[in-house]
Amino acid sequence: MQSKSHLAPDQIRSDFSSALSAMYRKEVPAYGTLMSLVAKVNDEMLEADPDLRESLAAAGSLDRLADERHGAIRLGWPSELFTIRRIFAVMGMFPVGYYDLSAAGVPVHSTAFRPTDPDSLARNPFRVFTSLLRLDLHSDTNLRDEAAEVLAKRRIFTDGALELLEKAERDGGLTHLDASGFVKEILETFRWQEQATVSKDMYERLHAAHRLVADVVSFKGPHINHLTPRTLDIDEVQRRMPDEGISPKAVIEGPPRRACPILLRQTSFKALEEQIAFGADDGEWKTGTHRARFGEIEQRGAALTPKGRALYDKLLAVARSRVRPAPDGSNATDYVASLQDAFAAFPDTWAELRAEGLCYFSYHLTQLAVLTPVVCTDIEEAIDRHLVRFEPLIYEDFLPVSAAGIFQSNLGNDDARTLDATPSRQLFEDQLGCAVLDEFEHYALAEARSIDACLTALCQSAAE
Ligand code: OOG
Ligand code: NI
Repeated sequence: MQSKSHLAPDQIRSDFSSALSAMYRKEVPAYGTLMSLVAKVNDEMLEADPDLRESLAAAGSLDRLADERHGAIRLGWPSELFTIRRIFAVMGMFPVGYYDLSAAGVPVHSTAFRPTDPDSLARNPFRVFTSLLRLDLHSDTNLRDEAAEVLAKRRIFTDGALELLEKAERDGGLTHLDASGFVKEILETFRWQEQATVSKDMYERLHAAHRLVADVVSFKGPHINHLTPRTLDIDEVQRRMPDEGISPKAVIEGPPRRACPILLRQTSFKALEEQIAFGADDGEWKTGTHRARFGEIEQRGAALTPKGRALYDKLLAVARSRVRPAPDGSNATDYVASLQDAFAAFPDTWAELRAEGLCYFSYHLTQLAVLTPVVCTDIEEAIDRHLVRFEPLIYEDFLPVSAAGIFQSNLGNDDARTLDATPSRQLFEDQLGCAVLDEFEHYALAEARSIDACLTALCQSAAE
């Protein structure tokens, strides 16, 4: 039980995400440029659309518009995953979803640590997309053994972080003072390292196996590889990135632009080439470069039901089978057209999306219901009688095809490998130390609760 003297996990998460943001802006100036562009476009949107401003203000999200929505790390060893799960729990973040990226040629599997409770999400939705490298997907057993030896030896958490973690678990929380120490210590795990832990020769061999293997194995820790603020107009930011001297990835991932936004649209600027010092067996450092860090933006829409998601997956596959987006952007216009064309089959009014059971919604009493006591025990009837209104539940998770697109464009464009899809959820959960939460269950429950709350209120108001 959390005691009064403890800082709320939501607050620790907020402190952590702002400390991470400050560190990242300092380390990656292009990210600061992206943040400024996002803020500029958001301001323009709000200026042009007072209704949007009002609805964001009513939802209490105007002040936090500029806060980061997510970041990502790539871990190398099962015990790292186990410990990071415990660390994120102190910040009120829990693993939701299992993402198998092997199907898309990226040798990792992943989950997203995020707040799950609607109030916590509203306070600060920061998530960390967390991947674990799968050395088992590589055929070169010598290199695999060498990489495993390096990973098994490294310690990515400071002693201070581990002490405070144990204290938090023992006491059920952290005091203000300890929480601020905890955030500081945890930041060390996410920090960039200019010195690799491997020789240049080994780095090159790892790199030849897969850029991602080099990124995970060659460093002391899992540097944060991107942070992602929310944009109110992703197409506009994508269009204007080059004006600010940053180079966007070829296409926006996810669904096309629509009247009723669904799921998640994301884009990023390409990872920067950064100077690295590699250790050498003869004690002499060698310089080289590595690409890992970038900046991303996201725009979220409605959460889809399994039926809606199946339709999304189908239409996305159709669009991509007609035009596969080329990493150099040469067919970006054709790809966007193909996406628009395929998604013409996805209903685009909230009423249709609801009638066909494609999206999840939350239901609320209208002013009319509050002012006029009436009996109504059926949610559809309540909607018809304007007693209840509905709005889409926002998607809080990630999309494997999009995630793979983000990985690929930032690992280097020539590295689109094919791997066999080998989901390994059970192993991942064993290593994590718990089962991942089911995203669909989470939305279905939120929807059911809001319906119950409306119907209960409608019965009560009549009884009064
Ligand atoms: C993670 C890529 C996935 C997203 O937004 O889909 C991701 C990575 O590159 O490590 O962050
Ligand atoms: Ni991301």
